[in-house]
Amino acid sequence: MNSFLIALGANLPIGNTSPRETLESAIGELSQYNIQIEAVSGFYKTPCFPAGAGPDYVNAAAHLKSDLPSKDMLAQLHEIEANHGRRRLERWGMRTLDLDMIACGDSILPDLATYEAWRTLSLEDQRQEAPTDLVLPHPRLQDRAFVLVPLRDIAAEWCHPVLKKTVSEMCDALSPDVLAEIVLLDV
Ligand code: A4P
Ligand code: MG
Repeated sequence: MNSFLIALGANLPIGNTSPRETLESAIGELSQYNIQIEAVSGFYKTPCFPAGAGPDYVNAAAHLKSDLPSKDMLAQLHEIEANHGRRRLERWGMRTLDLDMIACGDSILPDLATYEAWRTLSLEDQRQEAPTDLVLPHPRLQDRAFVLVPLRDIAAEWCHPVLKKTVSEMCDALSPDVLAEIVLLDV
């Protein structure tokens, strides 16, 4: 059984469906496949990155268990994105649903050298290039309050297999100003 950490994000409605409702629907859809939902974080309002590039996001995180290999799980996530109106138009563009795989246990994929190449890519190159192969852990996870704060709700002690830091420690390394912008939404 594989243990997956997933980040969910949306900043555009689908018709009358709000971004938050879209995330709830995506979680519901995951549970219809052969996927066990172990835990879901709170839902957070987060400022768009890059700043000014669109409306605020709603972000959340989930802990899943499944017999699916990680590549098949990514394909499943893409299918659920497509079912929720996602069109891949531009990198970091606005989206009705983004499902990113943050980790599969302590796997490093496709290999340490390739992972490191993606992790250390300059911001400019990140804007231009997206990996075709699955890269794990997600190369940007340690930089992003909108991923780390929800993740801390459900996986505070998960330890990054390359950086050797827990989610709590990575959160604590972010600036208080950045953390203050991540606002828990009412249940
Ligand atoms: N891919 C490789 N590894 C992975 C992985 N671990 N998880 C491949 C998911 N996908 C992975 O992804 C691009 C390609 O990466 C895919 O072909 C996939 O097979 P994508 O989802 O098509 O593109 P994307 O969403 O534009 O890229 P990515 O890397 O998911 O974008 P980011 O960096 O996550 O940025 N601001 C706020 N506040 N909250 C957000 O959630 N999200 C983004 C998306 C920008 N700004 C945001 C938020
Ligand atoms: Mg994505």
